[in-house]
Amino acid sequence: MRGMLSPSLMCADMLNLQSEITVLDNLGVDYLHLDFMDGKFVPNITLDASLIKSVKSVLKNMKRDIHIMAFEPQNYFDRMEIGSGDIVSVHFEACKNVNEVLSEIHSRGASPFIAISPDTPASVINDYLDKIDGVLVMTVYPGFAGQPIAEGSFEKIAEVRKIIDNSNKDIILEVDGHVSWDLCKKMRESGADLFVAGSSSVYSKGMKIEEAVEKMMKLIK
Ligand code: S6P
Ligand code: MG
Repeated sequence: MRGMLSPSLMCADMLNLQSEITVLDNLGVDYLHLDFMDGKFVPNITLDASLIKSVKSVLKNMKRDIHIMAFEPQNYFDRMEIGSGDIVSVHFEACKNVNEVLSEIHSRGASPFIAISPDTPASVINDYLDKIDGVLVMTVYPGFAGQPIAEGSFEKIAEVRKIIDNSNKDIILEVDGHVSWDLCKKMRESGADLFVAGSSSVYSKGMKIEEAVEKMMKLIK
């Protein structure tokens, strides 16, 4: 699978969101990463569910890559208008019944991904391989941009890659957190397919987004 990019909207200029999104859409970026937090599962709040819904109306080519860092994420699906074409990542650590939540995403025509935090072992995904279209490996602790990479992240990516390959299923391996200029290649070599890019790459200060996206696409191809 070719490497794909998903810039994180929480790192963009909040006062110019529509133009920031349009630039990415016109550059042929695959996904737009949309972080939702409830202030409980993680100690922060970012993009609102109604904003995540509204983003739908301005996307032409990009698809929504919705990352829900909230307990019982199914409570927000209606408000976000989850549907066909969306990736929806829910945290293993945040659902009472992971299977039910994944089925609900599937029934809405979206792609269910299971997200695992740095302290969660890769092996938990084994129980869900029949139900998921992707695994989101968090390479920082969920909640904030601008953090250092979590210890053991490359080993975790390689372990998830192995589980996916052994399953013979079409499952995307996404990485989120400190996907930097320096580390993205090693993440790719470790087995990642889809890269969330934030403050440590495409939204680094002093670089035009057009240049940054081109540079990133080359590094992860
Ligand atoms: C963190 C969130 C991420 C961040 C991304 C920022 O909770 O899920 O999607 O937006 O990690 O990128 P960076 O390069 O600042 O770590
Ligand atoms: Mg995220």
